[in-house]
Amino acid sequence: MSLAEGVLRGDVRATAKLISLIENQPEAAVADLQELHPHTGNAHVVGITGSPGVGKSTLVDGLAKRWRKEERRVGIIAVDPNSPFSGGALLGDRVRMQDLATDPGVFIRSMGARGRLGGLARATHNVIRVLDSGGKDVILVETVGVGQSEVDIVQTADTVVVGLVPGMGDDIQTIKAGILETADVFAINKADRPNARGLEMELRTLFGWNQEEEEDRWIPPIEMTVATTGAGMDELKEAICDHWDHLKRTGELQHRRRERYEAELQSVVEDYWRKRFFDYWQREGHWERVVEQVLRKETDPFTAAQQLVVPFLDSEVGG
Ligand SMILES: Nc1nc2c(ncn2[C@@H]2O[C@H](COP(=O)(O)OP(=O)(O)OP(=O)(O)O)[C@@H](O)[C@H]2O)c(=O)[nH]1
Ligand SMILES: [Mg+2]
Repeated sequence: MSLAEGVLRGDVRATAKLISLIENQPEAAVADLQELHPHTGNAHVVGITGSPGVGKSTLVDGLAKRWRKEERRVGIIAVDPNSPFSGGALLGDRVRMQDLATDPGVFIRSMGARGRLGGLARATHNVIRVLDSGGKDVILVETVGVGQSEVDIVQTADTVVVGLVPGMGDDIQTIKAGILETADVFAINKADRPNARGLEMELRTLFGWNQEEEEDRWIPPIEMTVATTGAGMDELKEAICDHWDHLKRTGELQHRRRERYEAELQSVVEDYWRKRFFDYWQREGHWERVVEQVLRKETDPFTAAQQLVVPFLDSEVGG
């Protein structure tokens, strides 16, 4: 039985094994991912991002519990580009998500960077694929919102929730603009702290609230939450579900997915050609010799590139 078949039957061990393969030996996971692709597309992928400590894991925990109450099957992926570790839930999160960890309707996985081939964003996308085809209805992807790689990761989500907190010097000016722009829903967490309303006003002036209402234009709602007590959490979940309905109703879901597949296809094709090209020219020290020639001004990078690409393509056509 292939791992993919196991995943489709909802086998937890096959699922965990395939995810490890995706992380450690991505080429070896391709056949299973091919088998799974036709079975994907059902899950609502929700990205939760924000600066360190805004309460992402606590929000994820509260949201997951609410979906479990409706017997929705939930996948949780905590992506930390700064952590070298992958595997089960991170220690702190395992404590935080104790009830979920023992619930058979929930699958929790953390992913670290670990110099991954093809990038963390693509690995995350493939793990989402596994959980999606395995029958999860909602997949929550937690990632710290600091750099471009995190923007890429969060863009694999259908709905992006950006978590902010009042005070903490964490006002909008200091948050990476790219992250704010990806937001479909804002959660002002730790709303038990002072100045939550001030932050809300700041967001409102930034995000389309004074623009004219257009039909079917999604304006990111701003939800106030206290993840630790559950205040505002039902409303946050509602806002996320509203966005999902909006995506489906307006055709935006197909549009986003199309763009995502296009980007994925592009990067897979690029990797494929790059690998073939360098495999071809790195034999017998050829590549180094050309670099040396450029260095000695015997040729220039543009001429050299042409002289490398043409024979490579000929060799591909010939054999
Ligand atoms: N006062 C208050 N504390 C909260 C709230 N939500 C979370 N916390 C606390 O804030 C701390 C950080 O919460 P986490 O959920 O681990 O935050 P995180 O964003 O996942 O953190 P990283 O994954 O390390 O970036 C914990 O001690 C939580 O108990 C809230 O709404 N109010
Ligand atoms: Mg966390």
